[in-house]
Amino acid sequence: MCLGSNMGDTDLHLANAIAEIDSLDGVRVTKSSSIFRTEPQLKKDQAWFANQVVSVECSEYVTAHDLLNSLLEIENTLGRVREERFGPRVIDLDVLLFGNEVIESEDLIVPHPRMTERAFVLVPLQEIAPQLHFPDGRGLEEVLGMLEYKVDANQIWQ
Ligand code: PH2
Ligand code: MG
Ligand code: MG
Repeated sequence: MCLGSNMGDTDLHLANAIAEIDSLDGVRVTKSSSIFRTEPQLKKDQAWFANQVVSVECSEYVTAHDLLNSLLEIENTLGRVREERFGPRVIDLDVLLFGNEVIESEDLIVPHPRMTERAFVLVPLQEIAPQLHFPDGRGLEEVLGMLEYKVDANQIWQ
């Protein structure tokens, strides 16, 4: 999943979110990327984000929807208030992939529909899963190769 924050103590929010995710029943955080400082996308006039990608291992009884609902709860616990779409947020927790599942329900689309356009997702993801393939068979490296972005000292411009 992808974690993002651009309000208050961003790194603390990310760390708190990871601890909460790891403490969910049947969910274990297995890898976490570095924190990247990333230029805001879609809505440019806001603070830069801190973004991080983590992988989790789930028990077989945990579904993608369970995970989504747990993440929404954690967002609320950490003080997220939903205002403007794509605007500033204390914490945003997005499911990117769920094994090789393809899900298109009203409240959850997996793979995350905008992830392949976002260097702030793909660059940290590459750090923890360089060999990753999407359910459609495309490799991460191939998808990243389609984007224009710049990375320098854990900062990402796009
Ligand atoms: N999240 C958004 C919109 N724009 N830009 C960056 N750099 N990082 C984000 O996490 C982000 C964004 C909506 O979820
Ligand atoms: Mg998001
Ligand atoms: Mg979200």
